[in-house]
Parts: sequence; structure tokens; C-alpha cells
Amino acid sequence: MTTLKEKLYEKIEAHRPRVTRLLKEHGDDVIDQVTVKQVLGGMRGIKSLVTDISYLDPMEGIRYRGYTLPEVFEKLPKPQGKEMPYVEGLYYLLLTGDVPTESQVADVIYDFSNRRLLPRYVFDIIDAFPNHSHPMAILSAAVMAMERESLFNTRYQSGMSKMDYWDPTYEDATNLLAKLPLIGAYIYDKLYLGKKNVYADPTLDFGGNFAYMIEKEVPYDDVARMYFIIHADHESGNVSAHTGHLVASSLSDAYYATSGMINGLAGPLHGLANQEVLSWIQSVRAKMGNKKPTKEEMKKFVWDTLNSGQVIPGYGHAVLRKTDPRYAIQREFALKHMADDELFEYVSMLYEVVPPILKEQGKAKNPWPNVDAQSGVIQWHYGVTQYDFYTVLFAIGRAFGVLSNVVWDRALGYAIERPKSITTSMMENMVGIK
Ligand code: HAX
Repeated sequence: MTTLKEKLYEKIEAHRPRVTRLLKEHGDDVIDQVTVKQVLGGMRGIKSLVTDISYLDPMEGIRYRGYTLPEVFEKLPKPQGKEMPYVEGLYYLLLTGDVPTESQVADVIYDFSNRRLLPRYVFDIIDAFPNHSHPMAILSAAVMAMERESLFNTRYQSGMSKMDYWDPTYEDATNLLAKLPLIGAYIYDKLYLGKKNVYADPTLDFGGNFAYMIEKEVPYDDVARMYFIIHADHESGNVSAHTGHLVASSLSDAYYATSGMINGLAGPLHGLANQEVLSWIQSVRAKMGNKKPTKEEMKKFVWDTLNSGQVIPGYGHAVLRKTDPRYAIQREFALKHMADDELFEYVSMLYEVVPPILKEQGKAKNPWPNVDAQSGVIQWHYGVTQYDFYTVLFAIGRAFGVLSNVVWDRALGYAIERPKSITTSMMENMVGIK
């Protein structure tokens, strides 16, 4: 057993009695009430999911295992001479709640390197997609194809105690996470570099090897680490995280759950917003004949977008009510490494222009930028100019949070999801409409 798995088992054993006690002694206690607006508004804010892996405070932003993002970046071990931490260390933190030591991270890196090879048929499935397919559709299919590798499924078929469900789920999750960079890189290399082969460097960590495989130079390795870490989790109610949890709640395995979460992430109101931001900025640029717009011209462009009934991509959030710390971390990196980049200047101008306009329009509850307002521009700067690929990067990061949750779902025996639906007439009756 690896040190991570041993530590995880220790944590699971310690946590299980807490859930048993809550159910036994407080099963009927009320913790929330639900309004019509919440039900019709996409179950907005209803407290109905439990996770200890991350928590999203509307004003403060995301915490992973109790740590703010700046704390996560400060505390996790980093490769020598690098600014951003090992992604493998984040996995340790998400699963166990403990900040790993250098040697614990080294153990995870070694374990990942033993799991990273892809079966041949996965390459064949990717190759079978026509070139104009969206890379998220290819990613989802590639993950789905690997379901036959599920150890959970095999062990479930041959009879397994509920208390052991977490073990093969951990194995599936870790196998899949270790393979995702190669899948993503192969999709990138095939679609955009016209290559049929992808070369990995087994001596590199998750982020470093990903940069190597898609042929991007330093400091893109740090961009990759930063990107995967900031996107890893955003508590459990967002579409991708919730889909992963929902699918897994029927005891579907980690492959089914991850493919499902990828499909949810692919929507323009969620993960696809990062590609929308960049294409929107490019359209401002094209309209301006490639010259930098004045603030007044930018304001007009924002209003024109709103008045045509579209949203401003990269702004607003269902929970957050201030600038997303994931935006702030990327902005800090951009200011340090690419302050003169023309598109970054657009992004900075939008940061000044958009919030007052959204406030004036008075619809969006949160006028501030979210993670997606900034991320595409950094990718573009370092040569990942194919913006329909950005959500694939998001998905690789998000898989860490979703799969860590699925392992814990199995460990704590969380139930199959089954909320209750009602008809519109029933709702009208409940509120006294005859
Ligand atoms: N531009 C224009 N209008 C916006 C807006 C924006 N950026 N954000 C919200 N609004 C509008 C909504 O469309 C809604 O209008 P209607 O009443 O006409 O339906 C109104 O303001 C109230 O919405 P809200 O309660 O503030 O926001 P929601 O919780 O309904 O939606 C969204 C949250 C993120 C989907 C929304 O802010 C949005 O569409 N933003 C732009 C797309 C985007 O950036 N998505 C990425 C979000 C981060 C993420 O999940 N990344 O994966």
C-alpha cells in the first residue's frame, strides 16, 4: 500500500463514526428550508450535499480542506526552482486533508508514473473522431471507453463488502488521474499539431510532463500546475462536481462518473466559458481592426453584448459575490510574467469596465470576474491558441476534486441521490394559487 492510501484509510476509519452518529442521533433534525425561487432557480443554494474536500464562501472564495487558495499555493511542496506546487501534492491534500511532505509527494509521483500508460484502444478511439469534433466530446469518449478497466466494477461483480468499496474506487480514481494528461495531450497533439504520437518524460511531474507532451516551453509547466490546481474543486453543487457525484451515487464507477462530469463541464455557462471569453475578446479585437480599444469603446462593446441578450462570459457566479480568488491568482501570475501581453491588457480593461456596467444593468447578482475571465488569455500567451481545448485543461484539473469526492462517497457509504419532483400545479397549490 502507498503512503497516501494508508493515510487515506486511517482518515476514513476516523471519519465513519461521525456520519453514523449524525444519521442515528440527528437524522430528523432540520438544516434548511426551501423556497419556490430556489426550486425554480436550479436548486440554487439548497443545502443538500456534503463534502469535506472543499467549501465555497461567497465572499472569500474556495477553500480546499480548510486552506484558501493562496495558502494551498504557499504550503504544498514545489519542484525545485518552480513557482507552482506539484499537482500530485494537491491530490494528497484533497484526499487526506493533510499537507504532504516532500517525500509523501515523491511517493505519489512515483505511483502516478506506474499508472500513466494508456491501453492502445484509447488511442484508436481518439483517432476515430473526425478532426472537427470538440475535444471535450473526445475526452469524454476516451474516458468512457476505459470503463472496462474499472477495478470497482470487477470486484463488485464478484461480491465485495460495502466497507471495501472505497479501495477499488481509489485505485480507479488514481489510475484515471494518472492517465488523463496523456489522453489530453494526445487529443491536443492530434487535433492541433497533426501528430500521431505523443512522447512523455517519465522523470517529470504531472504538470511538467503535460507541458512536455504538448510541446510547450517553460514556464508553461508552472501554468499547467497552476491551472490544474485552481480548477480542481469548487465544492459539490456546481454542474461538473455534482454530476460526478450524482452518477457515482448509483455505484456507477469512477470512469462513468468522470465522463459524466466532463459532459456537464462542456456547457457555456460552466467550463466552456473560458473559451467563450477568449473568442469574445478576439471579436472585440477584430471589430477594432486589431487596435486596442479605448475604455469608451470597450464599454460600448460590453453594452452591445448585453443588449443583444448575451451574457458577458467570465463574469458572474452562482455562489461567489466578489472577485474569484482563482482569477486573482492567475492575474498575479500574468502581471509577473506577461504584463505587456495585448490580450491581457484587454482582460485588465474589462476588469475595470464590466463590473460597473453589470451593476448598472442590475441583473447579475455578482458583477465580478470568475476564474474563466483570465484563464484563456494565459494559455494563449504561452502558445495554446486553440481555445476549444481550454475546457479539457479545466476537466483534467476538475477530475482531482470530483474523483477525491467519489472515493470519499464510497468510503462513507453516501446514498444514491433521489430528490423529489413535484408538478407546477402542486407548487401553485402549495403557495395558495387557485
Ligand atoms: N452577463 C450578463 N448577465 C448575467 C451575467 C453575466 N456575466 N451573469 C448573470 N447574469 C444574469 C443572468 O443571466 C440572469 O438573467 P435572467 O434573470 O434574465 O435570467 C441574472 O443575471 C441573474 O443571474 P445570477 O443569479 O446572478 O447568476 P446565475 O446563478 O443564474 O448564473 C452564471 C451564474 C455563472 C451562469 C452567470 O453569471 C453567467 O452566465 N455568467 C457568464 C458565463 C460564465 O462566466 N460562466 C462561468 C462561471 C464560472 C464557472 O462555473 N466556471 O466553470
